[in-house]
Amino acid sequence: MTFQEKLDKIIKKNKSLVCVGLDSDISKLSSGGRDFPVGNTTEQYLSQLSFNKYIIEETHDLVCSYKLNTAFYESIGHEGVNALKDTCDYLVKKYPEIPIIIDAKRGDIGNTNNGYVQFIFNYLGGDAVTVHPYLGEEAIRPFLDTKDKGVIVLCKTSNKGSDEFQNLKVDGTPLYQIVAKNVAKKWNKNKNCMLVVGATYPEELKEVRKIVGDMTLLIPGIGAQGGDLEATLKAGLNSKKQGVIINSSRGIIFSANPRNEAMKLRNSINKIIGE
Ligand code: OMP
Repeated sequence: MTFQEKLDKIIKKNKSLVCVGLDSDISKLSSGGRDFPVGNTTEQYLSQLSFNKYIIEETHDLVCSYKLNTAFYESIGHEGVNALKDTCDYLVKKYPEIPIIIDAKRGDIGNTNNGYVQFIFNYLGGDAVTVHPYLGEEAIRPFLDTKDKGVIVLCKTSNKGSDEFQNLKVDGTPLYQIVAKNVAKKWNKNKNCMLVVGATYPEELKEVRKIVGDMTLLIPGIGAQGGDLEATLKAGLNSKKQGVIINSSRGIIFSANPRNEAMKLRNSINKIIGE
């Protein structure tokens, strides 16, 4: 089954376009006196794995995917990498129907990318990965050739300074639009490409949607970064009123009630779409 097929299935089952970001920053995992249910017991100080299990148990029926940003795991060395792997194993075993997005923002020369493909898809068991477009299609081929996996290319990122390069005009066209065009028209031979566009840039999102047709877009920036949900959906939905994966990480996982926050976001999206 391809990433897109897996995604379509779970969107239907959970009636959700919400991707919960398991950005389990170790410095924030102390529970502050609150007990977290983990299996049959409760814990007050959580490891990344037990925190992730807690979030997954609270939200698995409300999401279309989980996104794990590798930075939060790599930052603490082998323990973190083990927690990343163990979280993926937990999802694969317990909720195999939920796609795992590994947010690694990789992209190197082709030969080196083979190593990333091995780690992200084969070792971790990820269903999709985020990559940089800067080295061009030829370099990204090892990812693109893994036909059943999603390759999510950074197009217009959510950060304040993303215009420095991404909005530079090349023969009159902003670079992010050229990325969108090349990915949609040239890179997508295996129909496994997607793009990242930040919710903080609804105008650019609208332009990207015009260029790429119904392609799925990963949209971070809702929640902690303050993106406007309604403007985002208005600009980003495709002709089938789908085609977006709405990510929120800190806004859900570090809230007082992650289940409520995930449900609120899911329901707000569905209300705007008219489900
Ligand atoms: P919150 O701001 O906590 O919801 O987290 C957003 C997540 O999306 C983080 O893992 C970011 O690294 C990631 N992200 C962005 O915030 N902006 C982007 O333009 C791209 C990404 C991403 O590729 O997911």
